[in-house]
Order: sequence, then C-alpha cells, then structure tokens
Amino acid sequence: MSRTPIMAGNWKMNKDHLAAVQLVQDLGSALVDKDYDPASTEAVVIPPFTDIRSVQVLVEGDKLPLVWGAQDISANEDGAYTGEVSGAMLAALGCSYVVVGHSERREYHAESDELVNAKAKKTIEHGMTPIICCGEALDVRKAGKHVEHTVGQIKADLAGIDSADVAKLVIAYEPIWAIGTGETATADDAQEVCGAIRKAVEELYDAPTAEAVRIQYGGSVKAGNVVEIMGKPDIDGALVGGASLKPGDFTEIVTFYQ
Ligand code: G2H
Repeated sequence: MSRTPIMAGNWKMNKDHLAAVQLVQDLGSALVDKDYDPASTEAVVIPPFTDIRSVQVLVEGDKLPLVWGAQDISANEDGAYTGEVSGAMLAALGCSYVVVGHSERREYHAESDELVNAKAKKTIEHGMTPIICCGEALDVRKAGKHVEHTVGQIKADLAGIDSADVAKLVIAYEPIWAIGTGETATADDAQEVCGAIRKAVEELYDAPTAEAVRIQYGGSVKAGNVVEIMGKPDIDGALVGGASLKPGDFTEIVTFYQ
C-alpha cells in the first residue's frame, strides 16, 4: 500500500490573525508557483486557535491547496472547562487534523499518555484525524532507551483505539532534543524509531494497519534535510515548526519530491 506523504506546519504560538492571513496567502501563492500537486503530498497548516477562522475562510474562499489543523483539543465534550476548545467546535469549522501529545504540551502542561489517549479518541469521535506526537528526551537517548520509551508512549496513546481508526491516523516521532534546536536526528536515527513504531503497530493490530498508518518525523526539519529524511522507508512526512513560518521554506518541504 502506498501512503500519501503529509507535511504539517505547526506554527506553535506564533502569528496573530493578520500575520496568519499574510502567511497563508503567501504560502498558497508559493505552492501554486511551484506547481504543487496535492495528490503528491498533503500540505497542512496548524495555526493557533485565534487564527483558525481566518485560515479556514482563506483556504475555502480562495481554494488554496491546503488543509488545516489545530494544535490541541479538549478531552472533554463541552461545558465548564475555561480556556479549552472542544472537538465539536473544531469540527464545525472544518478542521482536518489535531496535534495531540506534542512534547511541549507534555512538558509545560504535564500532559500524560492517558490524557493524550483521551484527546486522540475525542478527535476521532468528531471525525478528525489525530497527529499523535511521541519522542524521547536527550537523557533517554543517551541511555539507549529511546526506542523502548517511544514505543511505550505510542502503545499507551493508542489504547482502546480500533484498527480502522489507527490505519487513518498520523504518528509524529519528534526526539525532544531535536526540537527547535537546529539539531536534527540523522535520517538513520529517525528511521530506527519510526520503523520500531510501525512494528509496534503491527504487533498491537495487524500488518495492514501498520502498512497504512502514516509516521512523520519532526525536529528541525528544513528544506536542506527533508529529502534525505523522506528517503527512509518508514517516514511518511514531517511535522515542521520553525521552517513552516517561512512560506518559501515550507513550500520547498511540501514539494520535496520535485
Ligand atoms: C517540533 C517541530 C514541529 P521544529 O516541535 O512540531 O518544531 O521544526 O521547530 O523543531
């Protein structure tokens, strides 16, 4: 089975709604200028919540070759949860993807695998696709426990999700020591863990599910390293932070196949 590559730009806490309009318009034009073919790679933008409505209107109104996602979701359905954004609210706007379990949320907001699992389930319940993030800190890698640690996260994050849903979701392997640091795992390092994640999905479910699930690498991905990373058999895309804020750079990443 061939998997469509997916390049997702996680804007993190950058760009107010006016800057978001500019970025999406510039990105749309840059992709068109580069003859980007959406059948070759999926291009996803993941803005902060305050930018989502502007992005949605532009993508739909100007028919830009982009889909969009959210950086988080509440594990609760609705009600008295001050500051949270629900799955129903995101789905009502046409959200396609939701990032869950990013290491920055695990670290700064103490998100556990149990919560990540609940958020992934809530995303699926509302007809959207989770991008489930996992990955090890530097001390874990130095101790040689990176595969065990990351596979353990994914097993916990997927608990109770059935194979049909797992086949459609996205897993993003992001070694924490490579995030926003300019340090990139080598393509072989990334393949080692992405391959182990796919094997774990096969053991938990079955071979067709493992063949279908898309696995991204994330951590200082840029135009200069994306081709080598995408050359690895178990890497199906990238979750891109810093470089996704520059339309030219993100366009190069999305059109890596050219
Ligand atoms: C990892 C990545 C995007 P960056 O968090 O999720 O960020 O590309 O800036 O390392």
